[in-house]
Amino acid sequence: MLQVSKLLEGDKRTAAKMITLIENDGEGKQQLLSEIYPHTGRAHVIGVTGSPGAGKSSLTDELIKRARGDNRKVGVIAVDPTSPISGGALLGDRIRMQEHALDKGVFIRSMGTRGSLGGLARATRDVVKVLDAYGCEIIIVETVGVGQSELDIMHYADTTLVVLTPGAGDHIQTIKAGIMEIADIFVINKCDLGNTKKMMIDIAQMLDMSPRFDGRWRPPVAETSVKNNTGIEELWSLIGQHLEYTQKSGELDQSVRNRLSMEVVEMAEEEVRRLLWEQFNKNGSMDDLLDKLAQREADPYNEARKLVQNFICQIPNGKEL
Ligand SMILES: Nc1nc2c(ncn2[C@@H]2O[C@H](COP(=O)(O)OP(=O)(O)OP(=O)(O)O)[C@@H](O)[C@H]2O)c(=O)[nH]1
Ligand SMILES: [Mg+2]
Repeated sequence: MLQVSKLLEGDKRTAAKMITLIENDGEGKQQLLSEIYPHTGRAHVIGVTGSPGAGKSSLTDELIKRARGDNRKVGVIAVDPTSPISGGALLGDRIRMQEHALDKGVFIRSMGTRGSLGGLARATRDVVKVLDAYGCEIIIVETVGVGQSELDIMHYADTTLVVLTPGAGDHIQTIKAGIMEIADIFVINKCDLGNTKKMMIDIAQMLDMSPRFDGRWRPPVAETSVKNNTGIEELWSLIGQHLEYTQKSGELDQSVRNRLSMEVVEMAEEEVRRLLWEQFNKNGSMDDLLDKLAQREADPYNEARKLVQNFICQIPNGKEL
């Protein structure tokens, strides 16, 4: 049996096993998460997204070093929605981040689509909670910014970095609009490879067109080169400033509340949906009903209403819920 007390003491193996349980949607997951929940809410979650190969993992590596320099415990979740691999480490990340493997203050985990039944974003959110309770003060979530699931994942970050490169073909227009909108900080990495001016202007123009930033945090741009080790300190400082800004302005509180409300409703929806299907197919009645619907002897509108009515009638005696 996995013990939450061990997790809270900082037992790495317990953390790893709990994450596996979550990924596999294993028995006792809900109970475990509800026991963990009171011990969460302390970590600063930093999302790192952006074009493939932009240097997200390299930057993550630098941020780990920076956080460790301050003696802060770090968790890293590398999420790859295109990979079926989970539980272990994705090759690229493994090679680069291996040097931290022996450091007790660093926990690195890769996640792919395998196992995460409730969706990758949901699994990531739950894993963040485990790492939070485990004592990680900083949790970095890395994912390639290409699809909707990455956007969903980034909603759970307190500070989101969007990593770009100065190279041609990487101009703002080619980057998905959704990704640009979730940025709290832009990072132009690989500054050593080219002039960043064009990219700086593009970002500034895009921000100028958006009324969203009036009187609020306007995403700054950090220019970094992991290769030449420049700009990392500035980036680290911007991350700290963003956290401070969101804390003072109340935006952090507000987004935490938004996330929590979404979480509760999402989970309730899932449960209700499951129960509705159960009700719909009670005693194998679904086929008969589908026959009637197909032959136009019944209509979906009335059937939907009946389903809801029957469903609600089940609630008072508590048998179904
Ligand atoms: N010249 C240069 N190369 C860099 C820099 N940062 C990273 N790289 C190189 O770019 C390549 C990709 O770096 P990663 O850190 O794996 O990029 P990523 O965004 O995590 O890649 P994916 O996770 O595959 O999307 C590697 O070969 C890095 O060594 C940089 O600042 N300058
Ligand atoms: Mg990577």
